[in-house]
Amino acid sequence: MAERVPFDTNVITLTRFVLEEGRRAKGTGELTQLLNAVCTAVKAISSAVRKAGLANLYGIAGSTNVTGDQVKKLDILSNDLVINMLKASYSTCILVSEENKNAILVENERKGKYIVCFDPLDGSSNIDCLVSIGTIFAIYRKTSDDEPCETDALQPGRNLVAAGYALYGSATMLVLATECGVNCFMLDPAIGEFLLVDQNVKIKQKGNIYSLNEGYAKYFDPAVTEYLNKKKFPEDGSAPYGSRYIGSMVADVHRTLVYGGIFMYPANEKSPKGKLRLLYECNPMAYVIEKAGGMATTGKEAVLDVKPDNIHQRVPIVLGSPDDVKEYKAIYKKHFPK
Ligand code: AMP
Ligand code: P6P
Repeated sequence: MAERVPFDTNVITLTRFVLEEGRRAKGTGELTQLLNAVCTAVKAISSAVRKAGLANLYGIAGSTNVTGDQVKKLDILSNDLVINMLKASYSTCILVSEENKNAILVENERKGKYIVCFDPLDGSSNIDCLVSIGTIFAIYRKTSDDEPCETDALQPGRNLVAAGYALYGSATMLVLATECGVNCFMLDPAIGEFLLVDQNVKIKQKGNIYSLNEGYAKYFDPAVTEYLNKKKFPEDGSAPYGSRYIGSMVADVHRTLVYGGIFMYPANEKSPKGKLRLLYECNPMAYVIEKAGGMATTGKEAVLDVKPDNIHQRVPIVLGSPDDVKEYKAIYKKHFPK
């Protein structure tokens, strides 16, 4: 009798999942094609990210990488992968990338109806110390009838059709949010497929972790300072919150989604608009967190309500468990009534 190996012969892959959601939506299949293109790009980036460390290792032994090819910076390689896969999906007309100053207009013969804003490798400055990094994407439908142009990408996050991120951590996970909710897929390198591992994910109502770079405490506005004091020295007899900060947005947001709590990159004296970008960092992450039952605010308004005025615009962001974000908003409103 052959060794019985546990094997699910009916696994839900990301490819199968988006196909089924597409059929349920009675769509033409264009968004399904787009999502599968994102999936392919992420698999290739995951492979490159995991090799990068090894390549550096080989680099130590010699002057060139393993194959002797010109080693592209990982974030440029990631950017090229996303752009090429999206263009080849015949589903996009405008691409906005953190790596490109201007929006990329897809050539006529490959044009589709979607606009994708993305950060191909967020947190890439952390790669040399092997801290988790990620890819973030946000998908809009083109709403105007005229020729595609950069302003078509300046839509509020409320218009998002789908958004998500890939996390290149101890494993590679893709988190996808659509109208139907938030679903998490783990890459199984043995078969090169993303497998559904967490379905219809919901964030905790309230957490016990706060996450921000306290190195800027000198520059924090009074609302942030008061909020943090309440977490560190609670007056209601509750236990103080734990502090976690990885400095890679995808990793910090994913931990917040899974464990609950609050992630903050607020404005401060040095960065009056905050640091994180609205179109391809804050909006997609806010969409994921809201679809998981959480909240995301600039302090003044919901992140998804902000009307962008340029494609690389920065906004302050505080997101996470609804009770935690509401507590912060109340303090913010006290200090900045209007
Ligand atoms: P399509 O005709 O494929 O571009 O889809 C039209 C609309 O149906 C999309 O803009 C979505 O709102 C919805 N839809 C289509 N496919 C999917 C999918 N795979 N997952 C979630 N929503 C989808
Ligand atoms: P700071 C990474 O460089 C990044 O863009 C985000 O991934 C991360 O949340 C943020 O910057 C960290 O910024 O100022 O805390 O180093």
